[in-house]
Amino acid sequence: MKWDLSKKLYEEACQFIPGGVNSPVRSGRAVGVSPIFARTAKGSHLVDADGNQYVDYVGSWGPMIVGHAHPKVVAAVRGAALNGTSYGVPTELEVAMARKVVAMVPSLDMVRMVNSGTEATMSAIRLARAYTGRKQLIKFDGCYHGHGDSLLVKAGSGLATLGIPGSPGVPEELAQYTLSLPYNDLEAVMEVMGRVGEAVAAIIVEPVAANMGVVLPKAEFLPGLRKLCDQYGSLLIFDEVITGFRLARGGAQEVFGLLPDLTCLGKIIGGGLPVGAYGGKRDIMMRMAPLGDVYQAGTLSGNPLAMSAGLATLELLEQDGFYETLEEKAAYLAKGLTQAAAAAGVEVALNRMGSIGCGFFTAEPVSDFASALKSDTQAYALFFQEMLKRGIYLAPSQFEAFFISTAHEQDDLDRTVEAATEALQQIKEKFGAPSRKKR
Ligand code: KE4
Repeated sequence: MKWDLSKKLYEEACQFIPGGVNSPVRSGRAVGVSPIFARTAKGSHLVDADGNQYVDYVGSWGPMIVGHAHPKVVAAVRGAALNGTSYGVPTELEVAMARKVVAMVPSLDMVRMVNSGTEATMSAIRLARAYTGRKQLIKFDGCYHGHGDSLLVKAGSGLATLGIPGSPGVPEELAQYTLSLPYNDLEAVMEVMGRVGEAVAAIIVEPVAANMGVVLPKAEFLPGLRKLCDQYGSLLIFDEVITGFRLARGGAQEVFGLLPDLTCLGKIIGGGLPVGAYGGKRDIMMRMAPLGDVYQAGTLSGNPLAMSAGLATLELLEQDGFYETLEEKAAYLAKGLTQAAAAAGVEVALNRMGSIGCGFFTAEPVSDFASALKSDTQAYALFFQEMLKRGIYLAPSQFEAFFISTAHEQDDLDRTVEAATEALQQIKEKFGAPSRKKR
């Protein structure tokens, strides 16, 4: 494969855009490559500026659950655009979106559209603090909830990828109100809530973590958080920006049978256009302006193109067998990757739930950020490079996930397993086996 044009574009991009990218995790720095530049994508395939074709497992970091450029999504956006791209006036499309999301997500009575997952979590935090009259927030190490000031403490995703512990520019006076605890450590949460629970406005959690790589909740973790929030009058916020509509029509809260007080959504809900949303119980949401006194606004919130793309995508999810098909594809791939690692004699901890997953290069189980950080990121970088050369595009970071869509065909999955078999052999030859921590 040649990447001359991507490299040329990257050099030019670096003159005008910090790091050459509009979002750090795209940079490829963590996996030792300059980023490929996309030209087009269709279904499960991405084509870069040099014409190289890949099976795409990033899928825009989650939104592309029905594949790129799905005909129904494209038609919906095209049709909406012919009627105007934004009005700043309420539309029927927003009513239809709100009705559908409330019907699909078990805990929602009301929902407000915003333009990103970050806006959704920022707004939910502000609302929780106003509703409870409290300031303290609890999050979990390695979870990423967007780049809002209160949430960049020990966060995952790009911060974990680039080794940034927190972010300069967040005043200590604000950061002090965010306490980050180990994911899955219910004892630690119980101890803290026992001391300061009366001051805790909210506990925010990714119900299945996907920003430290993929880490599943232990059986008692989420129910334990629900119980503690009830006990101390704090709000439980599920950040379902990734898991929403991904793990089931009703997201993780449907899968686990738990009702958070507030839910944050994004990615799939916009079908690839900029959309986020937050919602919850009516008596909480009624605090939002213009009804209440908690302010949040947005010029393009609920805009017709994003609503059209999102509605077309959500309608596709409602087809019979949608999630069963996703599960079959994901289970097939996970089995193949596990067998490939075993055949190569390379230790890989593969964590998966539904159509999201990731492989950690470590011999130990990964159940929190500390164990995720023990994985061999140099081995992952080599794996990424070897897979890229074989036409498989993975997340350019160990601390992200792979996303499978209904557009991934059997041939894509088989090609991926074949490429992984060869790539893992390269890792064994370079690092020996089992893979040891090299950070
Ligand atoms: P956005 O502001 O990027 O739309 O959403 C923030 C966000 C909130 N909550 C969760 C659980 C998320 O995963 C995200 C964003 N996810 C990352 C990928 N891990 C977005 C990729 C990027 O930053 O470019």
